[in-house]
Amino acid sequence: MSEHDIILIGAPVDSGKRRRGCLMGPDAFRVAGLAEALESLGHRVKDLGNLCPDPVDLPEDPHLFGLPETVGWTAALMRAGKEAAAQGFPVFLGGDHALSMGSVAGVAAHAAEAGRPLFLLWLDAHTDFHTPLTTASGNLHGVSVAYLAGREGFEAFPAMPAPLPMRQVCMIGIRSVDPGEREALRETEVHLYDMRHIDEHGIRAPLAEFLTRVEAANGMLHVSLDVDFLDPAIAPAVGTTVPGGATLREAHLVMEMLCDSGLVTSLDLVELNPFLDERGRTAGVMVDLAASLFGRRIFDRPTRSHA
Ligand code: B3U
Ligand code: MN
Ligand code: MN
Repeated sequence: MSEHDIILIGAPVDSGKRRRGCLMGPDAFRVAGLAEALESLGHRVKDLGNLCPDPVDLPEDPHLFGLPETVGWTAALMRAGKEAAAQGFPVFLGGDHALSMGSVAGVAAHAAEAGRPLFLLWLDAHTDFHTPLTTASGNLHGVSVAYLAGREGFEAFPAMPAPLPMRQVCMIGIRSVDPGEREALRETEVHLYDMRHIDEHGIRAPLAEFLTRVEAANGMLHVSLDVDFLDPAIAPAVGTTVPGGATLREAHLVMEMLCDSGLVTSLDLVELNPFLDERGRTAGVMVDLAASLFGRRIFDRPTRSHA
């Protein structure tokens, strides 16, 4: 496991849905000891503190919640993400999942300049593949992947600098998809593994297949971890709990395989709502998962190929 220059970027985005609380996420990760855990694994950690959204001169949209603020966050995070990706390993502390429009777009701009394809691993109960035109809830945390893929309807947003081909996107943990998202996803080459797939085949096989493709393409890999990827029994601090999520053991295996692969170059930790937590339990689980991704092990053992 190589040592990284980890750059923590607080992104207290709370405009992506109506239920408030994710703005406390970055500080909950700090209080739960994220920086200390990563330093104890031999990494250098720099915490940039919390970002602010760019001021934007845009009217509210009656159909969309928090549009101007979310656009401002996208612009600010895109800049910060691009800069951080050139300097080290950015870890974005959410904040709701609308933040990934900016974080992944920034990292994608860096990857494009470096001449490498960017792959995206979306660990989530949801596909977040609505557009501002198809969302029924008007919640913009449900449109991030569509923005990153360059779908239509995002005229109010900064242009996505390097739209991601959907064949470079892998979604695992999916169990809540709206009809509009399902139809749109069918037209793409996304690699999508829902909970039935995981029940039938385990979580190792689809991830190993994806990592093999990333490696073959000399790709960079961004991991976006939504708290609701996890089962609400182990991670209750999220506004959109969906029963039947990943177990603690499945989630740690994913993180350990990602670590062994050496392929991950940036990470989002999103949707933690500390207001809904039970004595910091969910924040602690997320910190433990990040530690597994950065090399924490039960026993040190020789690195095995992910294939
Ligand atoms: N697809 C629904 C629900 C949802 C998406 N992402 C979250 N919830 N967290 C929507 O509102 O777009
Ligand atoms: Mn999400
Ligand atoms: Mn989700």
